[in-house]
Amino acid sequence: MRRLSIATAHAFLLVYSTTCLESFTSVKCYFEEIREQRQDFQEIPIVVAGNKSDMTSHHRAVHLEDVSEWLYCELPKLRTKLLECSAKDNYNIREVFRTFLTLSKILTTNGEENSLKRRSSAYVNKGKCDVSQIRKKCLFL
Ligand SMILES: Nc1nc2c(ncn2[C@@H]2O[C@H](COP(=O)(O)OP(=O)(O)OP(=O)(O)O)[C@@H](O)[C@H]2O)c(=O)[nH]1
Ligand SMILES: *[C@@H]1O[C@H](CO)[C@@H](O)[C@H](O)[C@H]1NC(C)=O
Repeated sequence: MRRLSIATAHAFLLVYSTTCLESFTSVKCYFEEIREQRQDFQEIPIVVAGNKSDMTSHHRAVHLEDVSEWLYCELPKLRTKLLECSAKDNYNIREVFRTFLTLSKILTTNGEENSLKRRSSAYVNKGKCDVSQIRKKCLFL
């Protein structure tokens, strides 16, 4: 199931916890799985998200710079973005989903719909992304 999902997915959201170093190690392993299975991995939107960013003042275990070094220095040619987020503070949650649209070139970076991609407009409502529409298409592993 997992292999099939990796083989057919249009995008990946890799989530680690900012409070758990092991979870970042897992993200690197997941990425390797994707790289092994997908020849087109450089074209696939991949969002890397560090959750629970509200806890970092006391419990930070993963530094954004380390993740960013891995992502942008070791793997420079990817269609990817790194974000820290917090469900508790509702910080960057919408941004995580919106990033898929910009990485897929469905939205421009300032949130406007790309006219060349109007057939994808089911996901886009006057420049605002419809998270529930996207969620229906997701498979959580
Ligand atoms: N501080 C903090 N806690 C959170 C956040 N999101 C969820 N939690 C808490 O984390 C616990 C587990 O949340 P779930 O949504 O069930 O997630 P889970 O997959 O079990 O997550 P982990 O506990 O992180 O492994 C609950 O007690 C939530 O209240 C967040 O953004 N910040
Ligand atoms: C945070 O990320 C960890 C590591 O991927 C994951 O196990 C956990 O479910 C996530 N928790 C929340 C609340 O998103």
